[in-house]
Amino acid sequence: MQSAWDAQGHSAEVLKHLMLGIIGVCTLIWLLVVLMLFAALVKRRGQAPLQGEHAERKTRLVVYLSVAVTTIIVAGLTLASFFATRDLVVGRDMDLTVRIKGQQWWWQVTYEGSSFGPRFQTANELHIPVGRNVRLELESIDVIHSFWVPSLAGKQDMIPGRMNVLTLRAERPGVYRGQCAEFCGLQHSHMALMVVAQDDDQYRRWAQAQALDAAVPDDTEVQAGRAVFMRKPCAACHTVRGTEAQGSSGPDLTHVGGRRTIAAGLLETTRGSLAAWTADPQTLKPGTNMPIVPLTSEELQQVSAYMETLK
Ligand code: HEC
Ligand SMILES: [Cu+2]
Repeated sequence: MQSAWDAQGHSAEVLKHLMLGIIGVCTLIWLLVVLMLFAALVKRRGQAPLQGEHAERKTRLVVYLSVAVTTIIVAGLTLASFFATRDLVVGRDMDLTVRIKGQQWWWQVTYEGSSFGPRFQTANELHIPVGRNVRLELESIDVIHSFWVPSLAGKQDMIPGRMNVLTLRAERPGVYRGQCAEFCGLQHSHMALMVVAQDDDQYRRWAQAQALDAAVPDDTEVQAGRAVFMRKPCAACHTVRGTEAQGSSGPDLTHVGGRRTIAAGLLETTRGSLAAWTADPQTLKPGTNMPIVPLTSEELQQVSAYMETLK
């Protein structure tokens, strides 16, 4: 589920409580106002307004009281909001640092080396250990994007030439969907990101495997697919670590077959979707920065088989 109400991370919980508090207080006030309005309508029907010194004193008292109550409520909400926001940014010990670069229309994800694993790069899927503070360094290489995983934390803009920082901490294991939250061009709505929160051991195993180079294929079809990939322009835009493919204008494909989705959440990763995407990315995601690379149907089969094995 992708919803700020389904809070599964520390920041999201803080924000959810703040929202509930503000909505609760405002609902109460609204109900009171409506109630008083009705009371006034019913009571005053047909009566002349009160006059005299007594009535004036009473009116003044009501005005003073209302001003005082309003001031207290507004100050209270401001303070609540201040403390909640402060809680999101106060320095905590960070367990892991990940740099995420937004670009039209996918996410480049680079893990810094830590006690949890070595440095490596991937795309469109972020794995984090549950209960750990993860420092995200958010950047953009083209236009303004916004990193938003509603179940885990609030939004943070990704601005070219500037680094913004956001802390993520998932309280429970799960897969949380994120979405670019700042209109960034034609395929803005197809710029999703999966966050997989897993326990320490699972996370470590995943990170170790991600840091490895791509496996060397032994199957002949897969070997042929690899040759196609290296011969065609694919290798100029994509990196497959351990091979001569070292391009960087597209997502790192070293372990693409192990990701849940391709093209930033557009399609579930299967051999079929890899083939469909490679055959015609411009129909599936019009305007995307991956061109159609002409392939024979045999080459397409082979290259899809190759990508599927990149786990
Ligand atoms: C001009 C650069 C370029 C070329 C050439 C290119 N790609 Fe891409 N590729 C991209 C970009 C950019 C994306 C990200 C598109 C998006 O999600 O909007 C991408 C995405 C992909 C993805 C999805 C990866 C993911 O994790 O989401 C796969 C798979 C892929 N390309 C395979 C190939 C193959 C196979 C070839 C060769 C037949 C190829 N690409 C040629 C730039 C390129
Ligand atoms: Cu975007």
